[in-house]
Amino acid sequence: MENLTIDGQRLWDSLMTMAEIGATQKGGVCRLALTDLDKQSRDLFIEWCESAGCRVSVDAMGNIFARRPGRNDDLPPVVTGSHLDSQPTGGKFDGAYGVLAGLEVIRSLNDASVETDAPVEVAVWTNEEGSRFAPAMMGSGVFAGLFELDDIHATTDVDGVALGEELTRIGYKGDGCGDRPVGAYFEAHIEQGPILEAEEKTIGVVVGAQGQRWYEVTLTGMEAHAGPTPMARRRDALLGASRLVDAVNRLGHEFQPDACATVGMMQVRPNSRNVIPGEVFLTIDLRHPIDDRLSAMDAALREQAAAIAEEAKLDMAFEQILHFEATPFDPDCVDAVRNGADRFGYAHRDIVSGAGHDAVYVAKVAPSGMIFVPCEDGISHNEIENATAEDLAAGCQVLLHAMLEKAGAR
Ligand code: HGY
Ligand code: MN
Ligand code: MN
Repeated sequence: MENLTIDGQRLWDSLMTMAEIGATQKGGVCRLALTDLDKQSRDLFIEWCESAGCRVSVDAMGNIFARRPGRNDDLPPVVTGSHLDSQPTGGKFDGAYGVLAGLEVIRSLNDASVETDAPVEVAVWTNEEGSRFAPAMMGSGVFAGLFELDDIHATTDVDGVALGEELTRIGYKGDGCGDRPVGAYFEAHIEQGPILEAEEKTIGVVVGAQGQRWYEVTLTGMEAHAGPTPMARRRDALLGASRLVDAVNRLGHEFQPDACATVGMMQVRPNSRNVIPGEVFLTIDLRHPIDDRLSAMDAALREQAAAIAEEAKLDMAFEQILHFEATPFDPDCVDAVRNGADRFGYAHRDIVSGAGHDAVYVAKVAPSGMIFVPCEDGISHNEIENATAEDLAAGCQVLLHAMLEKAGAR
């Protein structure tokens, strides 16, 4: 087993082929969850897995599980995977890397005719990004019992299309969700931040992920004519929203080090240049690796948002739609990743994930770990997202050995 290696070229080629699905002008991908393009990527992945001898199943959330049998099929499988859905201006590697690194592990085990003790599975989790349908990480969230299946099926996108109907439409609504054992879970992913590249480390040994809180806010004032309406009489929803955007940014700076605070989405209604905006919908994303600090950010945000609405004479609907606390990964899984990096002499460092990943929810039900590799300039959720074939191969090599450490093999 010591010398078992993956095929880095084959991994790169499969990534480039997958990236053709939803390819964008600037070299990224747009494969929003449960669109036809997401279906195409799922179909291609399943075709590849079946060609590699896997048995494929799909659950009620559209999560895909490609299983390579082990010597003892009664043992809980060692699972890897990630997601194939992307941001609207996403990159080639966010999610797809973890899925195709898992496929490369299976292909490499096949090439070497290795029989593992426990089965090995590659999972594709539905709607990790939370872009078209919010919140994020829905497939792994239902699987881990964090979300109710029916609630999530009823979630709608901005056009009012329900997630459950889209699963049916693309032919990916199976049965049951979460009632399948996982012996251990590993997810390979690009870091999506600048640390590994800056420190010239090949592998990030992910010890955990920071906590997150997502909010949806609707500010309501009064539409009125931009001309005859005196400034003192206005109830301008966009004015309030602008002050809230500034307050969120200040909150992020106030809770340094480590806090992150973002308003990523805003809809202005009626969005007409000579009408005072009557309503604004916006989203807020707060993150911190320390739960008490994230709670303090939450309290400060609520207080400041209420004050801003009152001063601008606006009504406000304020809803938290996602919250998970900082999540430590399983020490044995973290050690397995570190052992893999050491075995191949890859420069590595422990790191906390700034992004949420399906591993955060899977960690609620199974020992889990993650492997990070650098991305160029730390840029992700951007069409220019890039990574080197060498680093991607190194991460996959570590994944293979971490999985074998858990699955056992002869
Ligand atoms: O938002 C995140 O951290 C992930 O991309 N869903
Ligand atoms: Mn991702
Ligand atoms: Mn992402």
